[in-house]
Amino acid sequence: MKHKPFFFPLIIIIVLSFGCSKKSESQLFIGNTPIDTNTIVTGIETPWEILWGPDNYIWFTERPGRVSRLNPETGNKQLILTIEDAFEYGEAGLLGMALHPDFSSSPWVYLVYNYTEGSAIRERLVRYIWNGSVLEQGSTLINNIPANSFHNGSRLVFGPDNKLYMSTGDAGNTSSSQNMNSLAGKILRINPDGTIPSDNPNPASYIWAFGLRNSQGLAFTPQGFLYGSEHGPSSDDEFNLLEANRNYGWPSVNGFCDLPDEITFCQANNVKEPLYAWTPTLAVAGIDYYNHAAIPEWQGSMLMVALKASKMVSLKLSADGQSVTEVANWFDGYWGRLRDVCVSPDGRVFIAVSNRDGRGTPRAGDDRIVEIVAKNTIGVNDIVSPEDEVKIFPNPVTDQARVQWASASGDISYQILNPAGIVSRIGTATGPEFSIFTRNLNPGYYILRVISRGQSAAVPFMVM
Ligand SMILES: [Ca+2]
Ligand SMILES: [Ca+2]
Repeated sequence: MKHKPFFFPLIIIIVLSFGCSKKSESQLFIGNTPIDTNTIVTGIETPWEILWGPDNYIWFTERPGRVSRLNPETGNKQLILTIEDAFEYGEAGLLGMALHPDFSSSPWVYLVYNYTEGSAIRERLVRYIWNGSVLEQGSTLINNIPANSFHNGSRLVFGPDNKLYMSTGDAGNTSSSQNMNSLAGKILRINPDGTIPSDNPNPASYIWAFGLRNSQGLAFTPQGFLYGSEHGPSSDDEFNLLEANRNYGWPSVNGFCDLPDEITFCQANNVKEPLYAWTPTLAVAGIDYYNHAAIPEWQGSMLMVALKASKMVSLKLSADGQSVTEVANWFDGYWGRLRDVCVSPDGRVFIAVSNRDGRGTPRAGDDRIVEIVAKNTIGVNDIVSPEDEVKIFPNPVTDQARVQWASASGDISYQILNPAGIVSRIGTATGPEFSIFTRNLNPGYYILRVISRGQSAAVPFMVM
């Protein structure tokens, strides 16, 4: 039988990914770092913002209007607010969230959501007080921001200057982005009490940066630089270094200033070009900065997740923060559409999966929040036999494979875990050699875990 043309490259991928997997059940490596992926919570609906709170809980919004607190160690979640008038339609609904940086003395939670006024869709910024069990005493800080069923932004993030930064989309009216009388298509800078900071570029306006189309990712680095992801139109998704009073070009400029009309506009308007741009577009969404030794390959990188492209991108920043020196792609298609990412102080990465947002194909258990954690130790539940003890062939598997576990004694139970660490299939066998069936499993990496009389072993394999 002739090999299919793509057969050989897949084998290479397996060797690269699992060549060092002898003492690990890890499904994946980030460079040389073995990692585990775990699902923290399932059955949620279009999680939009996830952030690591000062209480070591993950705080998250769901687009229909819910705010919850999630214990990342147990997966227990607690609903702390439902915004009844949040208007979820298309890309609209409850979006970004930020906690005041001095949360113990100012337990304020900022939220941005869409609502309707007559037949018009609008956006507002609100602030609630955390009383230790729920969010209460909501008050509106900015009302009547232009919005639509699409292109509403909106991320919220506090800067080291204790000001709140908010992205807004062009709301489908592209001319708004260059219109300094409109709050659409901008980065706004806001005092914690909702007033305009006196040191804004225009002390009478919230506008801090402009010429943006639809930014759904904002993050500061410890250096104090603000970065943003930006949805391009049919081309040129962008990663921007955002600066006060700068013009980011939309709608006259897509990505870099590299077409004759763009060059003219950029020179006349002091346009700040992106640090990086993607064509075809990925549908870039949440970003967060990774600076932990747990996954050294990501240290000093902005992590950015993508919806349409269903992957995470790491963007290594130069020492001065002014450029991107390295770009790499991760988890391509493993979970589906990815909406947001946050990093814990101990170097774990959490991702909000968004397959229920109307543009995805939900998988069992969606939507979910998943964890990426460096695997430094092997726990008592992760006893792994030498890798040559469990054999699976052929590998990659198409429909069916034979498994041999030489040292098995007695009945065997087995699990097939998908890349998210979810058990996709279970079965039993009565002897050391048996068959597994992989029909209806999506192509990708899996782990076969076999268990017999308190012993377990695991072997990675691939389904084509
Ligand atoms: Ca731009
Ligand atoms: Ca261009």
